[in-house]
Amino acid sequence: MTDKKKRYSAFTIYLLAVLLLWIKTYVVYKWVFDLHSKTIIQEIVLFFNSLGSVAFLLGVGFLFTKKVRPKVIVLIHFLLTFLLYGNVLYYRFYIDFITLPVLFQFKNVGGLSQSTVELINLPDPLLFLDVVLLLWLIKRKNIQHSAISFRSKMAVLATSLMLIVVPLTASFIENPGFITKSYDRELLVKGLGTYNYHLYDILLNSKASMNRVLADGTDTEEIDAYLSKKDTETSSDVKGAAKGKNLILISLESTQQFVIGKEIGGKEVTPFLNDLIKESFYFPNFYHQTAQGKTSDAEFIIDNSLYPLSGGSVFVRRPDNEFYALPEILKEKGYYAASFHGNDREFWNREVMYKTLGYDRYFSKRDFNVTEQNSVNYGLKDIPFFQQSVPYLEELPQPFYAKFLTLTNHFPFLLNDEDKYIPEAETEEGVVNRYFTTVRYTDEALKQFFADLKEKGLYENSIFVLYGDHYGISKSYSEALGNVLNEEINPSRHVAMQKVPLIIHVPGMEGKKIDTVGGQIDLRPTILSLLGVDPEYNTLSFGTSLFAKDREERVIFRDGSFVTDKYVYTENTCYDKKTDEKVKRNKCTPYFSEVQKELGYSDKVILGDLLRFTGKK
Ligand code: GP9
Ligand code: MN
Repeated sequence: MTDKKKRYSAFTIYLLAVLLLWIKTYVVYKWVFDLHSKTIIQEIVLFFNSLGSVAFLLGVGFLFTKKVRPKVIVLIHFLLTFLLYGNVLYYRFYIDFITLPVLFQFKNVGGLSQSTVELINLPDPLLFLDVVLLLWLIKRKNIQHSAISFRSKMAVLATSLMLIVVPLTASFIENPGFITKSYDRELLVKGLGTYNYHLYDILLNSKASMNRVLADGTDTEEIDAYLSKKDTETSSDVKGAAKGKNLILISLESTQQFVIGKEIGGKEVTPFLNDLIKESFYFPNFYHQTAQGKTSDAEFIIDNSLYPLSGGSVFVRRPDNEFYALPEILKEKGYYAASFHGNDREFWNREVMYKTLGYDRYFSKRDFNVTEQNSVNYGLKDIPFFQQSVPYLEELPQPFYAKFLTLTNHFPFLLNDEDKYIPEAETEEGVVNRYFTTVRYTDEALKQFFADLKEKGLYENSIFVLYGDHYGISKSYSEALGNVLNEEINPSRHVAMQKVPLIIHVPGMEGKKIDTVGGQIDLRPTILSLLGVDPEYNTLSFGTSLFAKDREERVIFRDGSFVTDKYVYTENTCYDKKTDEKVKRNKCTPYFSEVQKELGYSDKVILGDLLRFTGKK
């Protein structure tokens, strides 16, 4: 009798922990992840899909000795809650789930920062309330530590596995292909449950590390055949127009295209850029293509004309690969390559990756005079950043490729009062309101930078490429953004929000608006075209010059959505690009296989480290 009572106590903690975590996970699915189902079966799967894994993972506690068992169960419960909460914070901004590489790059992105603090909500500690309850229960004296028979352990294991297998089978019946769409993480979480999704993600990543070992020279043949059909460069009429000039590339942190020409409180958000555009090539249909690697993804795409990886940053995951990047291609023509950025050199693993990509010098935080007064948010403010960069730039051997990464316009968009040139917008979201004011600050920094370069005589013999690295206002803030822009942001419009400015300024050349639909992947061939540079080796790259007349107008995003000159495909739906209305799916289907092929080939190049086979030494 006493024995039975003791056993009951041990299971009580376990069962309670399972129940609490399972229900809590479902509540988070609904209230934070906003997961909806199309059919009753899908909803039932969603409700039960974490139960089995929770029962299984907490059941690991039974492998420990009876003394520590309740503590281990509570510890596992806490760790899983912590993982869930990590996803909550990540989801609040990115509308996406954590992948294994994201966890590994944590140390490369400065760990916890003000950006994270902004994402924490007041009721969040409630998520940990059940951990406290369980802790209190196991501290109580009447909890008995008793042995648990082998049979009982087997029963826990069998029940857990059954609870995993049944919803999983239902998922496969409902949507057999979901497991192959590793880039559609919402689909995976819906089908597998959040904890199984993480296990699956670990599996996928270990498989990805094997790709390099298994790849050989023949893997490039199929990709070469595909790429040879894409070459449209010969039709450009600006080819070589800026031959031998310095290249100054400026990454505009979090700058989306809708700020161009926009006014807040009757004041222009980007007065300098608005003027510059009149004397530049301007591409109003240019999109960012970044994924979880943010700024580093933009840098990677532009320097390599390859897609980023679906999970994590290539800068962090593949710094030891062989690449044939823009700095190297230009160095073959006598250029010197440097990058300037007022943040720590370890951030996004730049110090290591820049060497791999062929940069000669990285001017990072330690090269600048960074004080409390001249910093905000992530670091050195853009105005002193550019000011302090100019003397370094003057010293560089010419011609040079100099990349500048601005920083001030970074989530959560903080600014000192003296740097606010325009009032904030007025919506219910502080993030959206502040955004326009920080963009305006960066615009001022650019104005001063150009003036400085003119004074130092560096302007005339340089060309300038300014691009937005990725969105600043995520989907989570669509409603407030829609209020400022006076529109309702449906999925098709959300894709339109992924447009970022692209301004190519060649002193002495007239301004021209070029409407072609393109993305960051096309920037390298565009730049090389202007500079009249042909790479000496096989580049295994996917972009086409935006100046080419007969180029195919199309942008592919990392999650498999895409935009053509006529259509937008996103969230499994085809839209007319002009009207943003849904159209028949068959308008978009002709592109499906090419989109998947291109993303797949790019992944192959990166994960298989295929550039080591292309002849460049
Ligand atoms: C930090 C800068 C900003 O160095 O690249 O990072 P982000 O979060 O935009 O990738
Ligand atoms: Mn960025």
